[in-house]
Amino acid sequence: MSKDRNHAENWSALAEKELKRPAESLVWHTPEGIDVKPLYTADDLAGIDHLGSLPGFAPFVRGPRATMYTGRPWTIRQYAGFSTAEESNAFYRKALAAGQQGVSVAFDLATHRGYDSDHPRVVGDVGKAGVAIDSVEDMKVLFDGIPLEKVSVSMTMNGAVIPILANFIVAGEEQGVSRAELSGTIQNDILKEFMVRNTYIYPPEPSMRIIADIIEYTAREMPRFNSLSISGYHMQEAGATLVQELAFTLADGREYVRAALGKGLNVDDFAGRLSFFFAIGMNFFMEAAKLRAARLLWTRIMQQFEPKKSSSLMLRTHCQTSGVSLQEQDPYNNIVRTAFEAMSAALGGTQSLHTNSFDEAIALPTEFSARIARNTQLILQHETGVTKVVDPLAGSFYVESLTNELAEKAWALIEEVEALGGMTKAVNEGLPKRLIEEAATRRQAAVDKGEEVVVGVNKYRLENEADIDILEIDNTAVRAAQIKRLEDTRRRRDSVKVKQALGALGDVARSGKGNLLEAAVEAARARATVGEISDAMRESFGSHVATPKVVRNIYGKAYEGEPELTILADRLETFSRSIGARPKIMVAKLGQDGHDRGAKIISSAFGDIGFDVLAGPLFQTPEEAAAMAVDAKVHVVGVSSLAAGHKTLLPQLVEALKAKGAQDIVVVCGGVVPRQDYRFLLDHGVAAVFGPGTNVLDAGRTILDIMEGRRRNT
Ligand code: MLC
Ligand code: 5AD
Repeated sequence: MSKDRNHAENWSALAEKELKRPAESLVWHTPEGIDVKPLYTADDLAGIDHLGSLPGFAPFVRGPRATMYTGRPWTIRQYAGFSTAEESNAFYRKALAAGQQGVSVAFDLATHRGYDSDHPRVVGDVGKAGVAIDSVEDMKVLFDGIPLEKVSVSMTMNGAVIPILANFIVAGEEQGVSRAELSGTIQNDILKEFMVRNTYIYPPEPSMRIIADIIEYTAREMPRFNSLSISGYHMQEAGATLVQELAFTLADGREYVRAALGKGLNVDDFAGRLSFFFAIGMNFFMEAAKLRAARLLWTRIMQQFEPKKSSSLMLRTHCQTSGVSLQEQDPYNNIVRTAFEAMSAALGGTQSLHTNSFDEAIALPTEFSARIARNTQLILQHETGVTKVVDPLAGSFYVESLTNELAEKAWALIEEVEALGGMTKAVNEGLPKRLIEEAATRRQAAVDKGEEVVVGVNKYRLENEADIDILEIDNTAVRAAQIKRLEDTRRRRDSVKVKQALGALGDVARSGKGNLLEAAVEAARARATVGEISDAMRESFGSHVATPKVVRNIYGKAYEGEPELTILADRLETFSRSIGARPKIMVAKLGQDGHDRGAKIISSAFGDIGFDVLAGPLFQTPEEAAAMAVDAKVHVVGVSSLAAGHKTLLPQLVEALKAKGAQDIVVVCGGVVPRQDYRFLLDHGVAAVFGPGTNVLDAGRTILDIMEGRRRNT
């Protein structure tokens, strides 16, 4: 070792000579609080005790299976869903024929939040961000011709998880596949919904009961089915650091285990069917190390419950390449980004993977972009040799050291959550959400300042961007088709049976006795709809309503003393004096779109710049948003739209404001809006559109220009 140390000292001296500054200046301070050194050596491995472990054995750092991809590669499981069940079914079938190995269903936001397609609150959402499912009839169409005893199906569902899983079970049954034969995964992870994803329906307590009931039912009836996909993905998408993602996800997992044990289950009867889901972003080695650390820590957590089976200690995971890392500008760069991320997921040892399409920041995938995304994985599996050796990064001084450091940092945060009384409590108190939002705002400032380079966005930007073909969904036609099938279903079913089944479900919900999923399966079989089943539980569970909170002094602090922000703040100050008030902006979220990272960052940063900010609640109708804007006497409403509802909801907002005589309130829109739609929005009374990758200070300047009357309809 001392010889090594001498070597290290020699290296530092040589490095300093090359650099003409100290080697320490090369240290990369990551958002995780990890100081990545320019060089790792054998010295960095001292004291790391997982190094001798083998794949297939606890703590599974090197992978859950002994042979990993050498025996069976990860599952190529592309998340998809749009429009009607017919269209999504055709898409799945083609994808399976072209090399995809598992199905993964994306539901529309109306379904996520337990509304039937004919509900007035979901006019802009039906069939948009996923497929619309109202009853077993839709579910049967969705899987028509897909053998459910062979193909495993993942369903990303958390809010309306009871009716959706019930519909799936009945659809299988009517396809001739018993529930015991069904293989797949239901996301069923509500805690992160309260934190970041926002497709909750009920308050935390009954939501946790739903999860425990599902674990109980699947453990008993569906041995091939994974009852949970405990997800950090959305945390990273919302801006979490990798340490936060690791810690909060595993802490969520521990909370679900406790909920299931609380039902009197034996840990070995369900733990082997818990699964995980992580994002893989651009920090190549750290992401691979993160998966290795996740397995290590999960074993540590599960050992506390003293299981007998080794599989109860094993973390198996799906991964998805990062959506936020992809850009609207120069979108073909996204193919490259995704390929690196996919390689990192494979090196980390994922069991299943979704690779994003290059049009991610613009719209849902087209057949073309979906093909490239799928082929990225096929090429990785068949052409790169990455499947030929188990855990090829093992023994790397850097990666082993990172694995250890991530694990230590995440463990400290897990312990902090534990000290607060566990994740449900921490979520209720808002700690994880606040930490994630602070990290997100800090990151935005780093990108806006150019400290973090994003190729084609804040550096090497193209002069002219060509439009690309995008998938457009005729939301009105989808809604009409859904309403027709709903009406048919309601007409044909035995309404007495439906009423009885819903009544029985309501009793199970109210009394706390019996299993919610078991009762819902009866209701689904009788053709009760997703909305009706959700409402039967809503009656006794109530609805969850979140109060938006905005973090402050993160963006402003990052720009402290910098002229860019000071000049804008001064301009704002002068304008405020001229109108006798600080310009007030309401940041609004319309429809069922719960992606609020952008809205939160804008609210936070605009507050720091000097705007008077009103953070609107989630899920407003355009009329509700207009009423709130008028009451609060705002000057500007900024709508953040990420779920493709903009062409329906923005014109409605403009009209609603006009109807209240408030046409002087400026409406602007930001988020995932294709350039092709800008003209449409401008023609419908929107004063400016801020696409993905907009610099926050630029947006602030433009809004001020508009208020000063210097600019209109840009
Ligand atoms: C695997 N197997 C092997 C093996 N490797 N057998 C022998 N040798 C090897 N080397 C076996 C496994 O034991 C298993 O059988 C079977 O092969 C399948 O392997 P798996 O590793 O379990 O893969 P898979 O079935 O794909 O399951 C992966 C999973 C699961 C456990 C992570 O939960 C899953 O598929 N998750 C997907 C989640 C998802 O797609 N989510 C989308 C979210 S999108 P057996 O018999 O043991 O089962 C989203 C976006 C949004 O959330 O916000 O809308
Ligand atoms: N089809 C395909 N991918 C989707 N995503 C979300 N909805 C769909 C869909 N309907 C992906 C995007 C997004 C992440 C949450 O999931 O990559 O960033």
